Amino acid sequence: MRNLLLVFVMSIALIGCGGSGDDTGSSASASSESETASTSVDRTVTITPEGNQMRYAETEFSVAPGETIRLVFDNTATAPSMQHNVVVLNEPPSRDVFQRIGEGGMTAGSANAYVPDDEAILAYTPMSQPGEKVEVVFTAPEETGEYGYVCTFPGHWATMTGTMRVTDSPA
Ligand SMILES: [Cu+2]
Repeated sequence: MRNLLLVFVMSIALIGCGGSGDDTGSSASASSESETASTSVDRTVTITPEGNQMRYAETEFSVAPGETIRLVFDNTATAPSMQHNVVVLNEPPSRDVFQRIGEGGMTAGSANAYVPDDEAILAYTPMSQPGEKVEVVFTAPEETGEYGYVCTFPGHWATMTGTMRVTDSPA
């Protein structure tokens, strides 16, 4: 009985090998493309600005530890000056860290999309123009708790902030 089972398992392994070995060329590149597009994302979160204010309409969202998150920022603002991004931090929200990242972003300048090189940054979207939709895919922290996010377009950090909650039972 044990021998039979072993033979069975081995033949499955052989079939598996044969299948993937057959046409490595074109199908491999096609499948890797679709994997990055959809398969790997656990949760999509969409954030918009509050009209033409320097504020997010969604000032909090929750995710589960270690999930792969697609964070979409839909810049529904209409005023030309309302460029925004979303910079997610691996630190709790606080005025100190928002200020450091916000002022660092201004120093980094438009050549760096106003995003500073700072270890507190977990992920960030590109800078968006009004009417533009941008996104970033990242892995949520394993540790439950509160994490800040902030817009680093010059002058926005003081009011344009929010909290990402990492929790075992996300809403
Ligand atoms: Cu902004």
